[in-house]
Amino acid sequence: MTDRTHNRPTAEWQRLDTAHHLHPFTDYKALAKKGSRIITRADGVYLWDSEGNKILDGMAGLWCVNLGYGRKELIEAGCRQLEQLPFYNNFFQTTHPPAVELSALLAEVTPKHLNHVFFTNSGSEANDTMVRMVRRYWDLMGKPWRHTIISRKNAYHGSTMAGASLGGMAPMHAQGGLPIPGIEHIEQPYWYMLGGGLSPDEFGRKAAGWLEDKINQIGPDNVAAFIGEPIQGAGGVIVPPETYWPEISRICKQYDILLVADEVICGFGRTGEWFGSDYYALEPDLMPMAKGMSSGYLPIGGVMVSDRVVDVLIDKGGEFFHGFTYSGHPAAAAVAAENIRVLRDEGIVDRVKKETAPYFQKRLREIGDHPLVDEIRGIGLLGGIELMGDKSRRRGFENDGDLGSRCRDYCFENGLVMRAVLDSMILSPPLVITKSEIDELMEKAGRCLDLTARDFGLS
Ligand code: PXG
Repeated sequence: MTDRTHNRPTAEWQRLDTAHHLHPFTDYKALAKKGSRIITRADGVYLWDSEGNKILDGMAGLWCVNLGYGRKELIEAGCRQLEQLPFYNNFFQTTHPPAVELSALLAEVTPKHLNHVFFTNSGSEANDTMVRMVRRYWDLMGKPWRHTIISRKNAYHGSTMAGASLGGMAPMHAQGGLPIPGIEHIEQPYWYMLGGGLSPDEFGRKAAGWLEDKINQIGPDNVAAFIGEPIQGAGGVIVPPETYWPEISRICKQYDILLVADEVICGFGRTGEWFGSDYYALEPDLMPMAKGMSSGYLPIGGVMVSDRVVDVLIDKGGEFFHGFTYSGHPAAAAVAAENIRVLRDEGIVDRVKKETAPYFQKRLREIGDHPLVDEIRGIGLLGGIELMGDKSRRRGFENDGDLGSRCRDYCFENGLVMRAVLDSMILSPPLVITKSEIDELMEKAGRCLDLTARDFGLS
């Protein structure tokens, strides 16, 4: 019989897990040897595992639990909706109050030219939806050959066929014959790895120029859209130089190419603005989003669509043959709407901007003095710590990761979740983190850097 109290010894969870559960992005043989860590409960910015260890969650789950764990308003909104109407769909000319309310709230908090949303259940589905919608737009505009979408290497846009194709992760492309046709990649604006002797500003202009080169290579009239995360998350919190986005915006406008800002990580307050697009003053034509939309309490995502694109979809008419059973699921929509109300009514985004993000960034930069650290990156409550034993090797670390994985393991042992992307350590804590919790986070991070440096003879 199912154990509804979730009360089993760790070893038993691990045995069942190995026997029956295929985890995402996991080497199954390696995990079977080690056994999973079992997270059993959470509150605020803390997690507890099945051994009773308390862990500070420096990643907000997976960049998503923006309001922190245990918010009663969200839990109650979900429960109320499950009682009243646990499911109905948005197909066949029907809808329900939570989907409508959430649509209106999203139109309120997103940039002003974005007034319509297409609901999905995840960021990957949002990006698949975006690809179909962008191509449909150009079909309706009488230019079906305008088909190619340009993305960037080391981008992450999800794990579905289109999401993984848009992403620029070579190991993902190597599995399953990706990318799908009509997707091209340019280099990323990663000054630390690719900037050479250029200043960040010079490099930002050069990196944007790679888009123009690619457009001319494909032929401007064949390019449908350009997609980018305002700040690359899973790629290692890569903050582009200040000159990058203005130049990208200019190029998209000049060649009449749709601009897609993937806000799955940057959205809903992460940068101290509501969206990364607000931070960089971007005017995206489409904006895929997910994660922080419901603070991860229930799965929901969507694509915000600009008036320019919506007008064509409506005016030129015809059915858009696309949708998911759970597009705008009532309980997920009710939780997301409550999440947005709490973010708005408690002024949480503003508090991130004025108080916690400046403090987090200041404390993060103090870690920059550590002998193991070469570069600190970050905006809002996003942080990246580039580890390096020898600063002269700035360009050569792409395939390493030993320092990063050792440091990540020390973090877990010492009660902190910090993610490693090769040799970059990544932070993205809940937006409700307090200054004293930031102090605790940084002290733990510093201790784990010390332990890692000692192991590699770098202290
Ligand atoms: N776009 C971006 C920018 C993302 O970061 C997705 C789309 C896909 O969302 P879904 O909901 O389909 O996962 C993401 C997801 C990591 C990690 O290890 C990052 C993501 C997902 C899983 C792991 O950093 N980002």
